[in-house]
This record gives sequence, C-alpha cells and structure tokens, in this order.
Amino acid sequence: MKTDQTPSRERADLLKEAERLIERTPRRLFLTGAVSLGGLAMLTGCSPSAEPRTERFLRAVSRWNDRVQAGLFDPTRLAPTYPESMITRPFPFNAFYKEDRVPHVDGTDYRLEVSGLVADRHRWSLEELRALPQTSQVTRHICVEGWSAIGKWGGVRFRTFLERIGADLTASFIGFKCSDGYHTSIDMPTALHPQTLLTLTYDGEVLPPRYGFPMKLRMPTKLGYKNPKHITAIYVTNTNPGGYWEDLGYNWFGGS
Ligand SMILES: Nc1nc2c(c(=O)[nH]1)N[C@H]1C(S)=C(S)[C@@H](COP(=O)(O)O)O[C@H]1N2
Ligand SMILES: [Mo]
Repeated sequence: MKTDQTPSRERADLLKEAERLIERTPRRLFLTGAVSLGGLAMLTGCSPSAEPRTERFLRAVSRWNDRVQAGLFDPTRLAPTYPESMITRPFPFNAFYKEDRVPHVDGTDYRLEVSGLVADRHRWSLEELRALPQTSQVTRHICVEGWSAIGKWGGVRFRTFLERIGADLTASFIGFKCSDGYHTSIDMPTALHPQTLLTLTYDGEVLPPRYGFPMKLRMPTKLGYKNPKHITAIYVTNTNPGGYWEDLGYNWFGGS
C-alpha cells in the first residue's frame, strides 16, 4: 500500500506503531543493518517507493515527540530511588561493542575538556573533580534493549559543575564526547535536574572501566543511551549536537 492512499486515521495509528518500534528496536538490529528507519516503515506496511518520504515523516514524528517530552518534563520531579539491598549484582555492561574492547583511560593524564558557552575553559583533572562536593544515589538504569538494573553512582551534581564553569544556563544543549567515539547530548532542564550527576564512582568504588572510567553522566530521568560513559569533553551550545544512537533514529529526548 502507498502511504498516500492510506486513510488518515489508519496512517496515524501506523505512525504511532512505527515510532514505538523505532524506540524499542534492539540496537543490534540497527547495527547489523537488519533494520533501518525505512525498513521499519516497511514493517508497518508501506511500499518501498514510499520509503524516503516515510523516513522523513517518521523523523518529524520523533522530533515532535522530543518537544512533547520537553514540555512534560518537570524539573523538580524526582525519579525513584532504592535501598542499597536492591542493587542489581552484577550490574550489566552495555556499549556499542563487546566488553573486551572497553577503553582503559589513564587517570593521571586525564583532563576533562570544557568548551562552548562557558566562562571558564579550564581543563579539569580527576583530583579537581573529586574536590567538588560529592553526592550519591541508588537509581534504576533503563536500556531500550529491554533490560533495566538498579545501581549506585556517586559524584558531583551536574548543576554544581555547570555553575563552576560559568556555563550559560539559558543555552539549550549540552554535548558530550567520549573516549570510545561515542557521543550524545541533552537538554538544559535535564542537565540542571537535581538527580543529574557527573559520576566518578560506582557502588562506592572508583568507576571501573566497564562502567565508564573516568566518568559517566548519570541521569535517572533518561534512558541508558543518553548516559555517556568515558566522557572526555563537555560543551554548551544552542545547536543540537545529536548523538551516536540518536543520529541512527533513536528518539533524541530519550526520557525514561
Ligand atoms: N561512551 C559510551 N557511553 C555509553 C554507551 C557506549 O557505547 N559508549 N552505551 C550507552 C548505553 S546504550 C547504555 S545502556 C549504558 C550502559 O552502561 P553500563 O555499561 O554502565 O551498564 O551506557 C550508555 N553510555
Ligand atoms: Mo542502552
């Protein structure tokens, strides 16, 4: 069937279903090329000839979804926290590669780059970051691949860090670059949320390599792929930087 000939009601349902599929599709299917956005559109019953148009349309739906999620986001509403007895052991590892390829970053030479709309572009050593006020929380991490797990992360409130670097808090986005080539970005209201932490520890220990040494941005209000590990650079910007999975069709806002 051609999208053009689909009755509008049916088409709306079809798009809703396609969007759900995009957001729930296991990343390995995107990775192996078994599923593309166009492919997903086909699964929902559109002909190959309608592919590019449908793809554009689905991306527009996902952008609309970003705006709805941003509008619904309550900067004061806290995600659930859990007792330490509920921590998932062992906590799962996940990345766009297998665990044997986890980067081993040297903490001695490490300096966190800060750029964009900030007053202070000073590069931060781990010692300096550890000297900032630390806090910890036990929260649930939810991955779109269909698993969730409870873990304990400790570090600096991201709002505190943004204030220290003199970030323009009226800017729209924060971008993150990682030592494994991963990248992602978040909206400012989420960056300023009290449970958004620049974490340096996992379960009371220095963050191990598999969980993102030297640091992971941990947000219990966002899905797993929005939580960057092995951060090397942070930049404040008004241009949406996108992200590794986001550019492949995962929803940008990625709220959980
Ligand atoms: N640098 C980097 N960060 C990343 C990823 C990655 O591949 N590289 N994967 C993301 C995804 S999809 C998930 S579910 C979580 C997994 O974090 P964990 O290994 O601590 O469970 O990291 C997120 N952050
Ligand atoms: Mo994930």
